[in-house]
Amino acid sequence: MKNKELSVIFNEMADLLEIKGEQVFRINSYRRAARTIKDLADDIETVAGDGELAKLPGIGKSTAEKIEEYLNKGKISKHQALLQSVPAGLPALLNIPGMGPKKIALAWKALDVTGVSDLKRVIDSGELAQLKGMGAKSVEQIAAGLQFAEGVSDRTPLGLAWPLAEELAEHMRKVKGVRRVEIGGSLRRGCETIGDLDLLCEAKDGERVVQAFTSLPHTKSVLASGKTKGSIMVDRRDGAEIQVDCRVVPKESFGAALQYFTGSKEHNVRLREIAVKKKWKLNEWGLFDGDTQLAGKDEASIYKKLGVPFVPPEQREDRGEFDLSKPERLITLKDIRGDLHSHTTASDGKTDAETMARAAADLGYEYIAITDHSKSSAVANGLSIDRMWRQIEKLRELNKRLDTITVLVGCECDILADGSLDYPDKILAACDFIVASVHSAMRQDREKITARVTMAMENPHVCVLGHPTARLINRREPMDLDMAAVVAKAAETDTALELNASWQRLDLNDRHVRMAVDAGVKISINTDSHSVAQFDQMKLGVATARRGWARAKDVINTLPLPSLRNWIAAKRERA
Ligand code: DGT
Ligand code: CA
Ligand code: CA
Ligand code: ZN
Repeated sequence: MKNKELSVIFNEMADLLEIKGEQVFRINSYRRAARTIKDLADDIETVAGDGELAKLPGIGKSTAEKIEEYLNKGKISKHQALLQSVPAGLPALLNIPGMGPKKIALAWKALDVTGVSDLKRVIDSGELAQLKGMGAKSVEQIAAGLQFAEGVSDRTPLGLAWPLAEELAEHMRKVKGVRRVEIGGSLRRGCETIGDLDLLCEAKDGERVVQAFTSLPHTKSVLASGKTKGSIMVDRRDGAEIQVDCRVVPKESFGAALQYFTGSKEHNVRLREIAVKKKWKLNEWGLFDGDTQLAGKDEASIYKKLGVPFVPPEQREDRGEFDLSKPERLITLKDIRGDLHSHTTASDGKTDAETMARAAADLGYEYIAITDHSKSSAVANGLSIDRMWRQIEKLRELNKRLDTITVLVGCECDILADGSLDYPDKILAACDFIVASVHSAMRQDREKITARVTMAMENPHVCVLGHPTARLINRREPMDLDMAAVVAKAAETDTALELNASWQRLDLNDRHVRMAVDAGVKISINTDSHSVAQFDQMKLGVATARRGWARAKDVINTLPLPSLRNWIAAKRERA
């Protein structure tokens, strides 16, 4: 689907027009087109093929022509012309959090800022802060944004890397002579971002398998191709590229190689020390006493022989896993009995509540909370108070029709800038399940934002604090939240903290989960799905939870429905 690319281009055209100070109606028309394309459920190419482009809302004749042009030629001449019409370094400024088109225009016209280095210069000299319409606070934000943008690596978010890795592994499984393929590295450990992918193949003839690997249809370029190892670059779904390493090992060393190449390096260093103390040697070929192989055919044999409880990949970070006297059973996907944060067409979801609920039932869930946005989330089509009352009624009706799953009537209620909630208690009390989240004024200082969030948690109807830090992986910094205070408030008020499993969020992150678990605070792993396909993200959340050492009992949506209802009621009754 080219929907996403096209929507990005139309947005960029709007930004460029805005930087140039052109007429508002033209800017808005591109923005509307971008939005329509982004929200489109169908493939834009299919719509174009059916000659139906001009029927889409906000898409006129000339916009339709531009879409056709892109589909035929891979670019839009108007877009190219716009890019040419401004200094070459300007468009890059759009990627810096805090720098919108208006501020770019201002800095460009008043201070001749035409790129990132100019921007740094005028921040350091104080000139930028002196501009009318800028101010010290926004310059501070831009400076932080600049730092963030530079720190954003080309690491790939887990949610993009995972399906790609599985697809490549599947291809390699079909190669003749390959008996087993596993994915190792940071992906197997469930890290939130991935540097490169590491595949491990069991086979005898390494060279032939490496050749099959480097000639995969995904290969953009070959970095290395040897007797037992190959490296290639492949396309990511979002257009960027990612490196993939493939190693071929014999059967007797497969477990040792899998252990070694799963890492982390820090974990491996510790494990090797344990071997050395026993006067043994541990490497990617096995565990050895002199020339005798003691273990290595499978991973577990290595840990067993070394007298260490088996460590699941997500725990292999040298964060205390060697101090465990016996392994704890971490949460698994199978433990999940429902999803407690989802959106429908009532607000900004793509699917109606019934379809969402039936799809959740097909996953084997016992319950799903439908939690559309509250009234202040205007961009997300949040429900007015009237609409919310009708939504509650509609969902209760829906529940009567469903016998395979229970819909928990809910909402995702905005936590307003002053810490109050976006709906009156009467509405919240009429719901079964409330997620409360921050969607605005995210730049408040640490004290203010922490007070705001903890105040919302005091409300007896708030079950879960949604995506607590509001970070977006590689795209938006977390809010400056005092997480220790939030965890303490969660413990005090019996509020769960969300581990939002959406691939762009993974919020709480692994370290925050660990803090919560250590404090006995409950987690709720939710996908925040806006369509049926997004339910699949639960596995990203579970991987992150495992990295935070969460067990099933730490997670509220592993509870059977009656116990979950009791848990919700307990907080309400205490108040
Ligand atoms: P990434 O790719 O940056 O997301 O992180 P990893 O952990 O996948 O790192 P990568 O791909 O460089 O290497 C895969 C694993 O191989 C790593 O987790 C541990 C092992 N490994 C790589 N280099 C070394 C090393 O110098 N010493 C040890 N002990 N292990 C290593
Ligand atoms: Ca890697
Ligand atoms: Ca690697
Ligand atoms: Zn949401």
